Amino acid sequence: MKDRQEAGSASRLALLGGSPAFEAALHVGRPNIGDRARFARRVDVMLDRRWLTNNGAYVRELEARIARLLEVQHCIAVCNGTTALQIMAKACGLGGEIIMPSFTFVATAHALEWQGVTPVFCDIDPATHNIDPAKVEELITSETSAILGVHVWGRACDVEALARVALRHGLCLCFDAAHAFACSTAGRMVGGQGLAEAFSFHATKFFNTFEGGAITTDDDEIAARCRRMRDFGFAGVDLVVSLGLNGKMNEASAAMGLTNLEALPTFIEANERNHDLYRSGLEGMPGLTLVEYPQGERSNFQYVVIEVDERDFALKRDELQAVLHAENVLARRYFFPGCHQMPPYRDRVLRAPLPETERLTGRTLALPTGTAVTAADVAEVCGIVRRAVAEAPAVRAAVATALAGDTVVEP
Ligand code: T4K
Repeated sequence: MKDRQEAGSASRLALLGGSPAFEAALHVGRPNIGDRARFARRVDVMLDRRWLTNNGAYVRELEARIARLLEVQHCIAVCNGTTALQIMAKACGLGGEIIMPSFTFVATAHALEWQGVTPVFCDIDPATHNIDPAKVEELITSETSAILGVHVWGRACDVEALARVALRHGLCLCFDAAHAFACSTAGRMVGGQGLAEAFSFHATKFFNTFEGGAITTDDDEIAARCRRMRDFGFAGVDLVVSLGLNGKMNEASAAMGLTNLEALPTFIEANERNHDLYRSGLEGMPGLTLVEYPQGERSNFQYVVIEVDERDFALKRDELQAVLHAENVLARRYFFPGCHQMPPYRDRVLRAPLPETERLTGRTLALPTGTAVTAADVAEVCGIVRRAVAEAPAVRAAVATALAGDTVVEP
């Protein structure tokens, strides 16, 4: 961080001509990284073994340890979260239409669409940001094969309510658990919910394997299918028994995963500390709400998300983002503009309107957190938000001027 704090909080916002608070960009999604020496030792062993991929010893160890942590029978590690979603859908026999939220990262929809399954977008519950079980039922047709919930921000969907709808209509229930590693709901770990769940272990996720992901399930047959499908459909040497692809996780990724698993408590500690600091630093600002994690559950606190309600807040969400970007705080508009507004989905007629999704995509802003973000960084970011509000008229004018001219002001 630059020494703007030394100059006192009276220094000018960068958007208004001051110098940026941060010399180096403060990112959302800076990777959490465990013990480097342990990782290096594991890589040495891997190189000595000359076993780099194809169900290696590290992958098998990682799968066993994740299955134990998530209290689930099977964990099948794969090369990324998108592939995890695709293999999960194929292994569960999903086809036709799948009901899912639009308020998610576009990978959730793309993974299905890529293999000829049509995403049908359902609105969310504004209180949870997750798919609204009450709105699922009206979207079901004879083509529907499944409901795919997304545990947005790591806060689990209403699993029970979705299970009731799925049961009533004979549908599969699966989850995109990309955000929810090491989280629980109703005292049970995410990973063992529904028929199967898909995780992402991308660099930006709470738990990363550089790139990576996994499918978890308690169903023996689905697990066996996933294992075959991630390896070209092989069931043994020279024996292909199904369609498959190359979804394998490599050993270097698994070594990173094993190392990061050992550091989970420190990741959670840093995230929770930052979340608490953002709460106190942003407290009492009308129109600004911090997304909270459920009491009494396990959470990874990986996302610090604020909702900006422009009716009460002094600035629009995008004006606030412009202020932060000028300071080198690269806040992200996850998930803007919603999958249904992106190609190829935006050319399709929605089966039902998505008013809550539309509203939320205009309000959310993810702020930097994770082990790379210090308490002092959080204090500085909160100070910037407060100064932005204090100088709202000048900020609004600066953003408007920039948009009117050719100056590029993010977003
Ligand atoms: N389902 C859900 C609900 C998901 O959120 C995702 C992925 C998936 C499925 C698919 O899983 P994967 O196939 O990706 O395993 C990022 C991630 O690339 C993506 O994995 C993630 N969700 C999504 C929420 O965020 P972008 O387009 O925002 O990425 P990017 O490159 O802008 O990176 C985000 C920030 O992280 C940047 O400010 C820079 C920082 N960063 C990134 C990397 C890769 C670092 O500081 N270091 C790094 O190594 O999608």
